[in-house]
Amino acid sequence: MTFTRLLGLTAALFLATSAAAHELKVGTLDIIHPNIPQPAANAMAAGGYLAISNDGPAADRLIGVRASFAEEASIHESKTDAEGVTSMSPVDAIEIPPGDTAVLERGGYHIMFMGLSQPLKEGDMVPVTLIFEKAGEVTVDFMVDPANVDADHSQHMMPMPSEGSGG
Ligand SMILES: [Cu+2]
Repeated sequence: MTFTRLLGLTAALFLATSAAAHELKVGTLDIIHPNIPQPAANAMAAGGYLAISNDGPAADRLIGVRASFAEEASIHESKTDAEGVTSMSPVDAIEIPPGDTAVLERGGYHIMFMGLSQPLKEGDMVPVTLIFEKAGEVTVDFMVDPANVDADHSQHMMPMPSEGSGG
């Protein structure tokens, strides 16, 4: 059993350090696989996702974002109401409690890049500066991941009526 578990751990470590899931440490924070699903070719906006885990004894907060490839970068939160309508609004900060992981993912917190000044293509690595209250500023490469057709973040800028969602 122990050996099997060890193999599992080794596999997990290998995956975590492979190119498909890069990681970076800043102070007590681990920045895990920062990524941007490839936006549509003419999209004005893109969403950024990552996980931030905190090994330290004190909470930190993500308080800002900068990116040279976008006119504006901000922290957003998506919420879906009872009717299934999703809306987004800016938030001041994302808390990263000690011993915990803050996850920025679809349908929740994310980074919003608005006014894209260059095309973002799958496989690209683009630098983004994350600003933490305690850990300070750190620039990490966000990997442009395959487009996600389920929920293209570019819809944020151009809300479209859904064309029926029958199943
Ligand atoms: Cu957004």
